[in-house]
Amino acid sequence: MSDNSFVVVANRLPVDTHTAPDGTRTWAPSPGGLVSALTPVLEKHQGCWVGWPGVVGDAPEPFRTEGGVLLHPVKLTQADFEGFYEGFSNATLWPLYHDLIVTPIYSRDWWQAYREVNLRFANEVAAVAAPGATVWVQDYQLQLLPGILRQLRPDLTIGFFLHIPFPSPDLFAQLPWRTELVRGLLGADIIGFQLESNARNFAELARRQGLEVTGSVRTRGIGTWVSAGDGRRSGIGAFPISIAAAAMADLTPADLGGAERLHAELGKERTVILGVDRLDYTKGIHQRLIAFEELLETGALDPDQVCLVQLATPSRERLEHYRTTRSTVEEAVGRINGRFGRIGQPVVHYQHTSVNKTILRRYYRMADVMLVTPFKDGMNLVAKEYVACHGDNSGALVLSEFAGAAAELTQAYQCNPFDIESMKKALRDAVVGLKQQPDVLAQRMRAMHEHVMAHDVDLWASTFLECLSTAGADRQAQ
Ligand code: GDG
Repeated sequence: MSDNSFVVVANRLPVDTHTAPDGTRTWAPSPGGLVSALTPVLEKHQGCWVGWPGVVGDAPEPFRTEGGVLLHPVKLTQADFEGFYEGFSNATLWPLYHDLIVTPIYSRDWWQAYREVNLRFANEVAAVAAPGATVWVQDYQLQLLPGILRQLRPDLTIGFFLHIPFPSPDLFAQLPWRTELVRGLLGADIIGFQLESNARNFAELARRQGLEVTGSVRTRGIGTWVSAGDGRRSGIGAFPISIAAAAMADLTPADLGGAERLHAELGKERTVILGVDRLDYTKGIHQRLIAFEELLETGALDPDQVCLVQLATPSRERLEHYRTTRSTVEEAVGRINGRFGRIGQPVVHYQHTSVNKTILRRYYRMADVMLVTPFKDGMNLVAKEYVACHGDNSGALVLSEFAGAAAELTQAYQCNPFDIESMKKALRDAVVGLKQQPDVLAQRMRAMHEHVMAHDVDLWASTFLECLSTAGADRQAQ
């Protein structure tokens, strides 16, 4: 056993590996909601992070980051990667939990791989966690881990947080291994969800599985308890995740100058609309392009006066639905530019690479309108990041009702991404509003900015960890 009293366990370590032609391996920070959210929390606790380093085969020895976080790699083989990660996590659970935007595949081989990898993670955590340590398990790839860990190490206080939505019990019922997954989650002392509706879905599911459920769901607290069947109980609550808001909002003169230059390159007088997403079918990128195209087609937007910048981070590129999404998006970009762009003046600027955080913040700051249109999203940190970068109350946010963030960012131009007309209206209202009602827009942005600054990732982590500590102490006292 080790001396790590605080352990985070997630599918991925917060790094990407790159191998140079001479075989030297280097590490670089990797983008993604989970990483953005957890790095500041871990650095503060000088904690240990257990996860897969991102390459199949040999795992490097544990090492510390510059920020002082001990990274403890877990090895995955190619077969694990295909069955556990690409298969069960991303072609079964991801579509099921995002309300079947594509059809989930239920494969017994993938399930086997999921169980095996969860067991491996549990063994690694059991080996690095100090007696009585707090372990915080992250996300849908590791839902069996709390249950296994509880058996291996009953002394641990275990929390679980789900970053993606939790579906209605009727949808979840499709899953052939629904009972095992719920049992796995119930190994945790508390189970956190992004939204109250997600937590209620879980509570209802537990009730349908014959478990005793008491209390009613709360945000940033535990109001509901589910009997875990072994004399313990698990607390259920909503803990809406957020961003490191102060750091995001702290734009230097160089950032402001950079943002201005970016805008000038796109056209000083043009209204710049921005999308920033992992290239994922849940994010509604194609639908937003169609809405934009139709607004250009009807003349509601003038291609000389607006442009759309879409930054699309490559994601899960070996999976078929992701490849199809990419070609659909890229075909639409080409078509729209062919129809409405001019040589040297495209109307859609599209980039299929990730950019560094400094550049990303300049994009956020420069954008007049931010378009966030997922069909379903646990939270969506991009929306909060944009708002944080507009402390001067400039800009406008168009936000899908189906993003978790919509529950908090109520001053956004909200839309239904399944309804092209609704997206068109929200986008046009935002663009027109910038010119015609700047004061109203500034008020809306001010309210959202204040909310994001007051509800940052530290609040998320500290409220979750406080609830976890109370629940762990209660269990030990019983
Ligand atoms: C999951 C849930 C939930 C994107 N492109 C670049 C880049 N990013 C960063 C953004 C943001 C993060 O990636 C994306 O986070 P989201 O929340 O928008 O989406 P998911 O990746 O799907 O995250 C989601 C989240 O977990 C947290 O719980 O909100 O609902 O699906 O931080 O800034 N970062 C950099 N370059 C890029 O090109 N540096």
